[in-house]
Amino acid sequence: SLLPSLNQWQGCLAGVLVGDCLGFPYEVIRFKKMFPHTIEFIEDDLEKIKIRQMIPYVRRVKKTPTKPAKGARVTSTPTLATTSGSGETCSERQYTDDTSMTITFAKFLTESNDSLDYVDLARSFSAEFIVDVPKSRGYGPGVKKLLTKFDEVNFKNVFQYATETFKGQGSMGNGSGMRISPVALYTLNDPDRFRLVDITIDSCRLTHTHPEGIFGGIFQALAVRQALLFGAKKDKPSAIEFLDAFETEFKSVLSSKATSKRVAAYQSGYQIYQDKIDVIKKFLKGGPSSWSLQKIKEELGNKVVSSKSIPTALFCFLASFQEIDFIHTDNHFQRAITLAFALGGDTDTIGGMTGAICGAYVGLDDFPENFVQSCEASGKILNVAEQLYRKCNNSTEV
Ligand code: R7I
Ligand code: MG
Ligand code: MG
Ligand code: MG
Repeated sequence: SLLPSLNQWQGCLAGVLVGDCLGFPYEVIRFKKMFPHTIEFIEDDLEKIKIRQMIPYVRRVKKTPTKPAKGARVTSTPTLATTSGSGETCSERQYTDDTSMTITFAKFLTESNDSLDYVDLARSFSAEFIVDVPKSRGYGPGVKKLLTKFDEVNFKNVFQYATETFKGQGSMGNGSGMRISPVALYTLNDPDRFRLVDITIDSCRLTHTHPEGIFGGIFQALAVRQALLFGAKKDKPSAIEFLDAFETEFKSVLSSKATSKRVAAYQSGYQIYQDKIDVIKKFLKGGPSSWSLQKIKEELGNKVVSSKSIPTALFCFLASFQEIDFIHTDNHFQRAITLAFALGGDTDTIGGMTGAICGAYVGLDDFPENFVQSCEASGKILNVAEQLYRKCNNSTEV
C-alpha cells in the first residue's frame, strides 16, 4: 500500500494552523474582541446559522491598540500584536497557543536524536511561551503558570509541577490534544507502533497529568495517525469504517501488552472517550438528520476540556465525509473546519484538531486556495512539516 505523502504531512500541520487561525475569532470564551477578516464563504455559511450573533463586533487587527467598538465590553485581554508596522492593518491571520506549541513540538522532534529529552521539550515550550507573551497567544492558565515555573526552577524536576495543578488532579485541558499531531507524524514509520503512546504520555505529563488529559492526547494522536494511513489508501473508507478502525486501535491501547502497563495509572480516563466514540457512531449511523449543532454540543461538547472537545474534532472530520445541508462547499477540509467553528465554544482548538485530522487525510493540495498562505507563519509550519517528513522517511524525494 502507499505511504502517506509529504502532502499529507504538510496537510496535517497546516491543518492545525488554518483551524486555529480561522477558528479563534469565533471563540466565545476568549478573544471576543478580536476579529480579523475571515474567509468570506465560511462567513456566509456561519452567518446563515446565526453564529455571528455570538461575536460582539468586527474589526481588523492592528498593532496599536484601538478603542473597543461602542457597546463592547472591555476585558483585560490585550489585543493581538502583529508583525506589521505600527498602526498598519495586518493582513495575516494570527495564530494562538495551539499552533505555537505544535510548531515547537514538531521542531523538537525534528532536531532531537532518538532518545527524546523531555527536559529539552520543556525548555522549548517555555522559551517559545516567553516569545509569545507580548503577542497574547491565549495560553491556558494552568500551562501558563507551569511554563513560567519551569523557567524559575531552571528546569529541575519538570515532571513534578503538572501533578500539582487543579487541586492535585492535574489538567484535563485540551492542550494535550491541540499540540500532539507531530507525534503521530514522528512515530508513523516506527516499527513499534505504540511508541506513539509513550511519547504522547511523556510529553503530556509535562503539563496534563489528569487521566482524561492523557487519554485525550492519545485519542487525538491516534486519530491523526489513522487519517494519515487511510488518506494514503487508494480505496477510501467510509466514515464508519474509519471510526471502526480507530476504535479498534484506541481500545488496543488499554489491552495490548505493549501499552497496558504504561497506561495503567491513567486507566480511569479511558471510559469517557469510549462513551464519546459510541455517540459518534450513533450520529454517523443515523446520518445528518440524527444530529444537530445543539446535539453535538450536548453529547460531544465544545469545551476547553479534553473529553468535551477532542472526540468532537474527530466527529467534525467524519461528519464531513458527506454533504451537510447548512455548509455550502464541496471541499472536505473546509466543510470539516466550518462545522467545528459553527459549534462555537473552543473554536480555535476544535478547529485546529479537526484541521490536523482532516489535513492529514486529504493532504495540503486539497485545501481551498489561499487558506494556508493567509495565515501567520504558514511558511514556517510547512517547512517544519517537510523537515520532519525528511527525517522520518529517510529520504530527499517528495
Ligand atoms: O489545556 P490547556 O493548554 O488549554 C488549552 C486551551 C485551548 O483552548 C487553547 O486554545 C487555549 O485557549 O487554552 O491549559 P490548562 O490551563 O491546563 O487547561 C485549560 C482549562 O481547562 C483550564 O483553565 C480549566 O478551565 C480547564 N481544566 C479543568 N477544569 C476542571 N478540572 C483543566 N483541568 C481541569 C480540571 O482538572
Ligand atoms: Mg488557542
Ligand atoms: Mg482558547
Ligand atoms: Mg482554544
